[in-house]
This record gives sequence, structure tokens and C-alpha cells, in this order.
Amino acid sequence: MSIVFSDKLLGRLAEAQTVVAFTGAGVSAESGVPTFRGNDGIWAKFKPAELANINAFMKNPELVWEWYKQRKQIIASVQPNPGHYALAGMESLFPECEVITQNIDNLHRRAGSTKVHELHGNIERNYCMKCGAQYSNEHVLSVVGAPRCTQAKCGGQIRPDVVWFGELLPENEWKNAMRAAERADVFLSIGTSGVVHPAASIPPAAKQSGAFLVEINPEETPLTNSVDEFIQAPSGEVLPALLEQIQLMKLTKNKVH
Ligand code: BV8
Ligand code: ZN
Repeated sequence: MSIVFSDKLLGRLAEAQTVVAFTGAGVSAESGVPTFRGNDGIWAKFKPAELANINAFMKNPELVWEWYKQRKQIIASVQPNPGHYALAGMESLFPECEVITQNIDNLHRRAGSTKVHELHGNIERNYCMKCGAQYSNEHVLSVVGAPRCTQAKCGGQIRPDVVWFGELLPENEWKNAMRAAERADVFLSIGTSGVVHPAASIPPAAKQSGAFLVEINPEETPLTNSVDEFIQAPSGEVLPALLEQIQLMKLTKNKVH
């Protein structure tokens, strides 16, 4: 299926100094990572209130760890998809090109993106709630049940380094993400249902600051009727096609000089 981009979008990209991609679970769907709200979504079986929050964890750390161990294994077994690679490829085509992600699967970095703001943490990291000691997935996956800290005289609970509901987002990631959004000439909102806050307030903030706002999603979302361009297709198809168009434009522009 060949995707046609508007002259308006291509014109804005031809002039753009700063391009920012804001991604949600949809950008990893074609890698085989279940989204949250799709009918195969992990939340179809579990409700976030039951698992992705600190009270659930303190009440039943074994159950929450079982869920995260499952997700860690799924994520370790998948690969970035053409959408992740295309975003990584865009980095060298603009003076500034950054990714703001709600995803915790580390697939942008594994695809080669180097400027990634992780708003909700990273499932490959774990830490002791008492002393802060860091633990690898290899370690936590080797322990049955809920892993405990092995530092001398600690024994604290270890948790995944992700942001749970009711928890604040990491301050630096938030600040850097907002700075990027406010500087964006073109802002791509990709594969997110736009229901989780405060992350969902970032695309409107980018538009407010003058960005050309593009949404890439096979379905409409609450953001759709306020974007400048809605590309209703999977990101694994759209992003490589967009990268190709940008490369072509850069090539012809260089030839003209
Ligand atoms: C905070 C990490 C405040 C963990 C995540 C009532 C009670 C309690 C809280 C609230 C409440 N009302 C509002 C809140 C705030 C709450 C919130 O927003 N809740 C929502 C659900 C209503 N937010 C919070 O609690 C945040 N913290 O507010 O703290 C505070 C204030 C003061 C003092 C202390 C605290 C923290 C939110 C972070 C939660 N953690 N993840 C984990 O993953 O285990 S959120 C989780 O869902 C993901 O990280 C992801 O970011 C997020 C959103 O999901 P999406 O990425 O959008 O995925 P989704 O499945 O929804 O959509 C996928 C989309 O992809 C779809 O549109 C689909 O069409 C599309 N798609 C599918 N295939 C493709 C595709 N697109 C492109 N290509 C394809 N191939
Ligand atoms: Zn400890």
C-alpha cells in the first residue's frame, strides 16, 4: 500500500530544524508487543488499577512481579520493527531529532535512536526501594517470586524501574520532553490512544508552540480532530515511507545547489 504524504507535510519537513516523535504502545505493536487497550491488550486480562500501581505491589508483590516477569520475557524476545528503525534513521537528517516515548520496552534505543526521553521508565531496569541498588533483568528473572535486595543488611523490596499510576514521572525526562515538544517544527504523535496523563498533554503543547502536528495511527483518537495531518495506517508502514521521502527531498535539494 503506497502512502501519499501531503505537500504541506513534506514542505514543513523540508524546512524543519527540529523533528520530534512522541510514541505509545502502537509503535511496538508490529514487533509483537501487546498494546494496553487493543483487544489483545494486556489490560484486557488485567486492569491497571490491579497491577501497575504501588498499592497493588505492596499488597501482592508476587502477583505484580509475575506480570512484569512475563512482560520482560516477551520484550526480551522481540525485535524493533521498521517503524523504530525509520525513526532512528531520521536522526541524521535533521539538526535536532528526538523521541519522547511512553513505552518501557527500550525498542527505540535497540533500533539505534540515541535521543530518547522515557517518560514511564524502562522495563530493563529494576531497583531496591530501600537502598536504591540497581538490579538487571537477568538477576530478577533468576529469582522465584518477588526478588529482595541482596546488599548487606538491606533485604528491601526490588521493583521494576517503571512509573506506576499515581506516581510522578521522572522530572528530568519530563522537562527534556517538554523542551523538545516546545521547539518542534514537526511533531509526530505515533501509536498512542492519548488517554494517559500527563504524557497525553505533550502533543497539544507542541501544537500550541507552533509545531505542525501529525498523527500516525490506524484508528482515530481524542487527538485526531486537532492535528494538522492524520495518517490512518500502521507506523511500521508509514515511517519507512516517510523516511524515504525525506531522504529523497534532501538528495534533490543537495543536487540543486
Ligand atoms: C500521575 C508504565 C499524578 C507501567 C504506564 C484516576 C485515578 C488515578 C490516576 C488517574 C485518574 N485519572 C487520571 C489519572 C492520572 C493517570 C492517568 O492518566 N490514568 C488514565 C488511565 C485515566 N496518570 C497517572 O497516574 C500518571 N501519574 O498522574 O501522577 C501525581 C500528581 C501529584 C503527585 C503524585 C502523583 C502516571 C501514568 C503512567 C502509568 N504508567 N506505563 C507499565 O507499562 O507497566 S501507562 C501505560 O499506558 C503505558 O506506559 C502507555 O504510556 C500508556 C498509554 O497507552 P498507549 O501507549 O497510548 O497504548 P494504548 O494501548 O492505549 O494505545 C495504543 C494505540 O496504538 C492505539 O491508539 C492503537 O490504535 C494504536 N496502534 C495499534 N497498532 C498500531 C497502532 N499505531 C500505529 N501503528 C500500529 N501498528
Ligand atoms: Zn537494598
